[in-house]
Amino acid sequence: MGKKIILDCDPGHDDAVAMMLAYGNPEIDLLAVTTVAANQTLNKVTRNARSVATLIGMHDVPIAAGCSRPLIEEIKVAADIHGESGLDGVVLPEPTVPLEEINAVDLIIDLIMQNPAKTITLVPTGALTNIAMAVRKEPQIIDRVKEVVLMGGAYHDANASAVAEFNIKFDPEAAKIVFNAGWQVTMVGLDVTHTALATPEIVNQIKAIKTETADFVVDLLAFFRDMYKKGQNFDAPPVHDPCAVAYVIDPTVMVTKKVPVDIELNGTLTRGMTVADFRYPIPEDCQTSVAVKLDHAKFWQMVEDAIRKIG
Ligand code: PIR
Ligand code: CA
Repeated sequence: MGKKIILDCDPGHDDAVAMMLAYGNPEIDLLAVTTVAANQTLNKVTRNARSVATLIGMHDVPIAAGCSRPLIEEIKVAADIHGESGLDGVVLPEPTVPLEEINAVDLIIDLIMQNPAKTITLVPTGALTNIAMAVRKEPQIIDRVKEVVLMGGAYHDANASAVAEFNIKFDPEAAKIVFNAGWQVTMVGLDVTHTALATPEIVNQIKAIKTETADFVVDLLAFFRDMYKKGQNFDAPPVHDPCAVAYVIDPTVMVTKKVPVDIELNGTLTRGMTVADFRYPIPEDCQTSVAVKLDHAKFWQMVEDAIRKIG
């Protein structure tokens, strides 16, 4: 069987593409999609996840909703970039894929405890609230998870403050718990995801696939492009979240570097910063890595292949 992952997300335009890559890639065994409030409220991102699942025919993967707010912070969604629905600019099908009754935190724990140790990779692409809650509720999961590959943070880049990335800034205490749990964490941050640009050439290649899913992605990328142009003066939108999935599929899509990373909680200007220490030598017990470079062509090839496979 393939690489088992749990995608913990907040769809979200790029989260929707991450779902497609995870479901459409034959090497990934997607055990569950779990949702967390961040880009929009929990109800909205959960509905979006179910709508995307319906669109792509993902009827065999459980979807469960998790935390509706950060551990300590007040909820501050990213409507400026993802719109009021969390997935503005596309026509979403009425969801027919059901929502599990179990909370995402419990589903994550159950899947990790029921599967053989070191077989499941956690792929969070939203705030880290659900993952932190799971660590606190059942600490045995720490040694049973293979690794955590997350989209979030950055070592030289930022989008939610001068020095912080949105997913980390949204719930810094949860990020602190996840980065210091003791499991292996690979941070796929803005340093690389800001190079995962959906250029006009890429959009044309997706358009040429000519399926319902491909058309949906084209619309989604057009909206994301306009928001990123208006809000951050990008000419092409960066499609963050599928980068983390791509790394699980094929680690050669990125260059990573093992360096200590910790979360700043107390800085008056720097709260939510992912502080990476690149000084030599790297400590023996270092459990964190950061992505430093992306193979753009290989990445988009994977995304296009997955969209084609979904049909
Ligand atoms: C992207 C996001 C939030 C805010 C902005 N401005 C852009 C979401 C994406 O879904 C991604 O997971 C991460 N947070 C990028 O910061
Ligand atoms: Ca996200």
